[in-house]
Amino acid sequence: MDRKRNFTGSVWTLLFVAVVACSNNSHKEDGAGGGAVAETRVEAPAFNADSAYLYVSEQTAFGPRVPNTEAHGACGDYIAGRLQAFGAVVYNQYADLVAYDNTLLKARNIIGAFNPESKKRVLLCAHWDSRPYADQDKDKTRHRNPILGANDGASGVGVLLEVARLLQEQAPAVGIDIAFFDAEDYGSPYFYTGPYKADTWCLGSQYWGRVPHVEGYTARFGILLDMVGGKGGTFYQERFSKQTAGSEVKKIWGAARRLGYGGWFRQSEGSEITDDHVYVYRLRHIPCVDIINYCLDCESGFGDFWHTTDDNMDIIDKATLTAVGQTVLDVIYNEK
Ligand code: AHN
Ligand code: ZN
Repeated sequence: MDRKRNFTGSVWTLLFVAVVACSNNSHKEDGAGGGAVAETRVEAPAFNADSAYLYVSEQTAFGPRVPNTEAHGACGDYIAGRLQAFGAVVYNQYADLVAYDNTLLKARNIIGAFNPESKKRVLLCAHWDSRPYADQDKDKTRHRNPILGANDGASGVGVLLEVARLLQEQAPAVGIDIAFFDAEDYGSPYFYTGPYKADTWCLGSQYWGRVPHVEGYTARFGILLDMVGGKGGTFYQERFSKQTAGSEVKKIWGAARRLGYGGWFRQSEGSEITDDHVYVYRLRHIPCVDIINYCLDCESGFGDFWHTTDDNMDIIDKATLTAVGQTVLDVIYNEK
């Protein structure tokens, strides 16, 4: 540990404990957050979008990160390496998981623990694999090709790697665990005609939910990032999150609005989505909020790039990465 950096870090923290009077009287939105109560808030470190963008592009440079491929293995090493470089205690969970068609997936969940001694913990998570099928592509001949998953996969990881980098520079009051789940996106495609199987999405988080990286692991709450880097992205309050982690949804959307990201974080409900947060809640009983791109007026619900060959670096927007990253930072640096 670098003593000088720790010292400067502490001074920084002290300097930046700012009293922010809630000045949301001017906002005319539908009013979550309510009255203007003065509140002491810690100013979180500044999210660096260039850095996050670089982490997204470094993942896509490996190619599609589909389990059982070389690119997948190499990208897993890259992610674990970044976490380690940022000072996390890194856990690699290797597991053979059974896919919808009984393919055995050599899966790897990668977890980085910051301040592991603390009993006060917050879980941040994202999936790091990419889908083996572009089964929503407008060109049918591409439906069995893997996707690059710049938004669907790499964006959540990129944002959280940038959070990890900042955690090393300035520690918040709580311990943070960053979990990168594998095999989220290997769910049964429409063209599969074999016998039905339940729960074919989110295989990595299902495994972790049953066998956490630390025995009996728990956290106050979790935040899942999924497709958080797309141009024109919008984040509605996903219904399962609202029902099982309502106060955290309020906290996150309130923080986003205060920071000026209300255009991304919409104060209305989105439909229920099967995603890693469902298993985090069901299997570990940790309330977990899914911040996921959702689109009211597009066919798929998840945007026009979703599960297509267009999900590449061209659609990644630094402003969206910042809206999500800075909001997450604000929330975790304000946990006492
Ligand atoms: C389903 O399509 C069942 N869930 C969406 C979860 C997902 C897929 N997130 C990214 N890719
Ligand atoms: Zn997907």
